[in-house]
Amino acid sequence: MSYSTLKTKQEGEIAILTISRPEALNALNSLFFKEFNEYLDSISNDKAIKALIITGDGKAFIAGADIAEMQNMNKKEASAFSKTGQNTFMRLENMNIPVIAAVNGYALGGGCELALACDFRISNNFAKFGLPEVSLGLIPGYGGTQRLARLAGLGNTLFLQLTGQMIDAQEALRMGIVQKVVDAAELINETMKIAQKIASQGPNAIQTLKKVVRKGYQSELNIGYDIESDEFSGLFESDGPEGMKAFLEKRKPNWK
Ligand code: DAK
Repeated sequence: MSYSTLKTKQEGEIAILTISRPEALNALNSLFFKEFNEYLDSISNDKAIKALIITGDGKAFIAGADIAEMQNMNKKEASAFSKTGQNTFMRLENMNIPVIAAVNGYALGGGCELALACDFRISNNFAKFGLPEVSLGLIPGYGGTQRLARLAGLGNTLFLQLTGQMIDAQEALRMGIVQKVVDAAELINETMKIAQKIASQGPNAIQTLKKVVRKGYQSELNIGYDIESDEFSGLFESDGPEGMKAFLEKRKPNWK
């Protein structure tokens, strides 16, 4: 399928999605949301894909929601635009496969929020992060007020969102927003290596792990332990036997 706002690629078991509206620094408009959902539909049932990398075309990852499109919205339209974004990012967060943001430049506003909805973020050393919505008289509308606080804590979230100030990749690393910073030329290679490492593990274990961590994080600790225990034992009827047998036989597992 071909898209106007996305470039798609698959290398082995890894899907790479490039958000591509470089003339507007990849700002997120309604067409993007439509195409992005179609793309997620297309890969959701593809068992051959073990991880998804999302990056941006040109000097930006994503410079935010499309301000030109948003400026004429009334309250009702803004609410629908916000809901579409929230639902899309929730769907992204809950994908079965791990999703990695390879942040290649500006990740601002809705772009930062998209990166926050990924499982983790690798960034190049030029990337800039920020939630400057207050400078437009808005607040983040795609879950950023909630996700950032859970990821980076209340102080960092309020500092970034009340000032609207941009931070560089090293500062984002210090706050825990980014998990690794690499040279710009190595961003996709390094992110691919991480994705391939994930793809080499037990596929059911990977999906289960993502589900357990995310579900448990939204639950009380005791419930989280129960979820972990249930799902752990379930793996004894899927990847576990082959993984343990392969270890004892000193060979690579042959995952089904
Ligand atoms: N939207 C639309 N166009 C954008 C854009 C954006 N977010 N960011 C950049 N562009 C466009 C510029 O207008 C320019 O277009 P032309 O003038 O060439 O036609 C082109 O991209 C190149 O940008 P610049 O010329 O500005 O490039 P510079 O390198 O000089 O500056 C910059 C780069 C990233 C510092 C600057 O472009 C910038 O400040 N951009 C805006 C960043 C920003 O404020 N992002 C937050 C957007 S607000 C909600 C739902 C969602 C949201 C909020 C509420 N609800 C409904 C409640 C989300 C809000 C946002 O994300």
